[in-house]
Amino acid sequence: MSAKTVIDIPSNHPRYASLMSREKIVEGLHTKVVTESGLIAHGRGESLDYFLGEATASFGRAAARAAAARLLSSRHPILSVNGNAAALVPEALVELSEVTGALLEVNLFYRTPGREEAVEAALRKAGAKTVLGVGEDASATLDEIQHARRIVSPRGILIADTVFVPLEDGDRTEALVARGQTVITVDLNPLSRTARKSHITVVDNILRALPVMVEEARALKGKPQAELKALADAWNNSAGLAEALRFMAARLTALAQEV
Ligand code: PTJ
Repeated sequence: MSAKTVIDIPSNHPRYASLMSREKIVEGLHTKVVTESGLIAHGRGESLDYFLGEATASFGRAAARAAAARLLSSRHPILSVNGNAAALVPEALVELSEVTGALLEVNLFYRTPGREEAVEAALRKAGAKTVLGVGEDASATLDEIQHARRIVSPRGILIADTVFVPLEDGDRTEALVARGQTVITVDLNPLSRTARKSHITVVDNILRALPVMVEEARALKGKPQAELKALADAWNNSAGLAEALRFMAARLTALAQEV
């Protein structure tokens, strides 16, 4: 299969951003970065982005700031990267890693042959110098998890105090929280298990959320650790999720009056 973009999308197309993100996911499928289920996950996310109005809301920005503060004030933060995240925002992930000092680790639900190397290659192409969780480095296991996400790096997720798990599929978050680790996620679905179990959930499209997190991390970098910790500790995730749901409900109610 070709790894080329399938069609030329004119930049003035009203759905340009959305179509380009689909192209990235489809291209990722061809290069093994994305798994087949990643296509379904992407569609699920896109439908919820309609509810959000395809823009970063104030609660998304506030969560991104708290997340950046938590990463900057952690002892050993790790950015866990799956196929969809690597296909959509490889450069922003590398930038976030550089600004916060959090290392990148490949962690896949569908750890089929060649995929971990493909995700690593996508990150290295985007400028990553160190990528954990690939080949022999993926030599530790988390007993609390039964599926492939249990395979981790002994230098990374195994010993991390904070783990960023964008576009996650469920029970790993609970396991990481049970291990005493702090979990941050990006998820357009405020009702997902990961969104509800994480300590900080950025309800936004990862395409917008990651650049905002980088921006916030740049602004906060260098502030006293006590200030960063206080900012992160002040985040109330349940309240953030409730605000996201109220925002979506109000938006849909207003739209219903226009149709
Ligand atoms: O690459 P792998 O093997 O690790 O597998 C990755 C996928 C994404 C296939 C796997 O983690 C999965 O199946 O995820 P789920 O259960 O579909 O959950 C993904 C969550 O991310 C859902 O709640 C989606 O709404 C959300 N989501 C999807 N696309 C985006 C998103 N959230 C933010 N931005 C997006 N672009």
